[in-house]
Amino acid sequence: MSSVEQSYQLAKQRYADLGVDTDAALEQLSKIKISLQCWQGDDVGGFESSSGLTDGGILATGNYPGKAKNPSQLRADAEVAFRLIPGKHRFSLHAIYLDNHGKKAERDEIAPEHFQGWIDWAKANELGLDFNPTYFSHPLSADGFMLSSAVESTRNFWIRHGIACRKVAEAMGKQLETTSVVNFWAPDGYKDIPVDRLAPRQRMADSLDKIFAEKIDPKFELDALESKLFGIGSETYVVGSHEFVMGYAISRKKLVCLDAGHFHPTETIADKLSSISLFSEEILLHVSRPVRWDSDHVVIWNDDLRGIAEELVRNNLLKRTHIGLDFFDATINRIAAWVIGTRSTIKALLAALLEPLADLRKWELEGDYTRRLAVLEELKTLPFGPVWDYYCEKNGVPVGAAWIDEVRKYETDVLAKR
Ligand code: RNT
Ligand code: ZN
Repeated sequence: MSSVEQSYQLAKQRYADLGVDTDAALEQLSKIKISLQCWQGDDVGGFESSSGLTDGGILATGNYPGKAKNPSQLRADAEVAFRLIPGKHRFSLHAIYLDNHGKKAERDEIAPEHFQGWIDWAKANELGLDFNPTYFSHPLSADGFMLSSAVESTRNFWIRHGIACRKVAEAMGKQLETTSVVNFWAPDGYKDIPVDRLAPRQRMADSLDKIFAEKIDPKFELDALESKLFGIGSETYVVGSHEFVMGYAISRKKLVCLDAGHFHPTETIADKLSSISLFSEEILLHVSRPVRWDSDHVVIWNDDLRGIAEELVRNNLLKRTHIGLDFFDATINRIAAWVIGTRSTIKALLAALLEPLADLRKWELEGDYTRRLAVLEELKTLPFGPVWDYYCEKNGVPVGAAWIDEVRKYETDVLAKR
């Protein structure tokens, strides 16, 4: 028996003393898929042009060497990350990550063929794919209005983009036999105080209705909408605010996407899940880490992440929630960023699965808040590490910090030569 397994057996007993079955928790954990965001691999640049991220109010800072410059480099980098993360997962693409084979395809012309390379790769690596229309970094996004633009031709262009993206995702879903979730995030908004807050919202709702006019089998494709409080350049007014998105998504039976960085700084998305779950069949998450603002830092296992994982487990929402990551940091090795963020997310889910839930619920109902608080605190020092290490070993990925050496080797052998 390896030392990892020996430690696990002791830890298992400690949890069993509280009535928690660690084997069952690990079994459940192995079924949870995380969708890794392609855009961490190249600072949200994409492969459409060499200009990279130009607008939309989001920002990747840092210039760590070796970023992926084309689809095959990005795939190779992602493969390294996937080898260091326990379990089988998903990859989320943005429209600008197309493979145009040297022939320019406008945003409203993208088609499944531009993503066939990704689909084949996903199939070979047993990954699911998710998708995102790209409503930024384009001449027709430069004035900050797209789906809500007052210019009809601009609106129509972006409507056609949305429709094209749904078709791409449908093809992905069909070929990979797993639903592809399309997340609509549009940064439309005003820097300064608008006079008319209503008309842009009416136009956006109308544009979205046109995009979703065609029914697509939810077995292959699902649509989600992501709200936002503010962005750089849209500090005063964002068309797709929380109320707009909640109202639209629930009335049209679309998914609400909650991004951890898109609310007031003291507001966490964990508390929103139970409410939304009452009115919406499924939910999409953008797990991120806002530091003082929507900064998209690499996700770490902090209280916010714990809170999200606990709500998913405690409310039995894992089957109805698509967990996507959304951070982009160019100050550290980009592959390591994926690994840190994803491993942290899985850790948080495991910790949530290791709670003696039935007892905690019982004490709460009986009004024994003393025991509830005491046990929640004691749980924090149970031997979680050995359970996590065992899960990594069982899944054939490095235990503990050993994965860093693999990233470093790839950095020397591959990234440094780019
Ligand atoms: C931006 C949103 C959005 C993007 C990605 C790249 O504030 O969070 O989800 O991060 O689409
Ligand atoms: Zn997001």
